[in-house]
Amino acid sequence: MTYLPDNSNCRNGERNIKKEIEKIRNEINKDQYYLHCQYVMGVLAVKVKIIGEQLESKYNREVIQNVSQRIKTPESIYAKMKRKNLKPEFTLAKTKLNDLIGIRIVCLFVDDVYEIVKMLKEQKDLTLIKEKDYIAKPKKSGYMSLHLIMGVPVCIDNKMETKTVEIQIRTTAMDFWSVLEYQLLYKKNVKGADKIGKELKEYSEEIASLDRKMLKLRNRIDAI
Ligand code: 0O2
Repeated sequence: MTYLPDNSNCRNGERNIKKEIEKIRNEINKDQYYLHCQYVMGVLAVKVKIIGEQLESKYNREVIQNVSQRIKTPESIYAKMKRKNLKPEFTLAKTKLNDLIGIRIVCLFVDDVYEIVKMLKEQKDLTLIKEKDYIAKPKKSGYMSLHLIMGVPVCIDNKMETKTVEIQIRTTAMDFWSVLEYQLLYKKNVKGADKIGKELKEYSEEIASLDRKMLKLRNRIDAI
């Protein structure tokens, strides 16, 4: 007789996780949630476009290189609620997670990041809820980016509501590192993660140093 390990508990666990994720997905598909998120992202996209054009005419160069947006997936909501030791329910997630709607702004130089941040904070209709400067103080992993959690007012069903959005602002070099690290290591159970993480941290320091060198070079050229 072949001995087969009893995986039934494990399979039950997986089934439960799938069920809870499906529940979140069903909740998300109700009440025009996606449409409302697109509305918020649309409002911010226009604002960021205007900021980009103002900076372009001020400095006579392209400042914002790329803007991307995403709505957090049911899988990611489930995982984050679990990580925070919260019940993985969508109604609770809406009050506890700041990044259900996310926008990422990528620019070339570090000082551009801070200028964009300043201009976003000056927008009279947006409210700053939280600021996290992982450029001044990178995360343990080496992750660098500046995060603003902002309240965006929108009119839904003739009622004003404030939607929370996470805006990530970073340089192209920081973005390169973070996208790679996300794919290779972040939230993954990788064998030898310590060693890989250490190496990635070193590359993050190299990237920070390269960003500083590029800024110095640009300032030298500007002064000619
Ligand atoms: P995903 O899949 O990108 O959505 P908080 O509630 O503010 O205390 P939170 O939201 O975990 O806690 O804040 P934090 O640490 O600022 O992380 C916010 C987001 O930044 C993450 O969202 C990632 O997108 C990104 N991030 C944070 N740390 C790292 C890192 O070490 N590497 C990479 N590549 N990205 C990171 P999510 O929900 O974790 O992930």
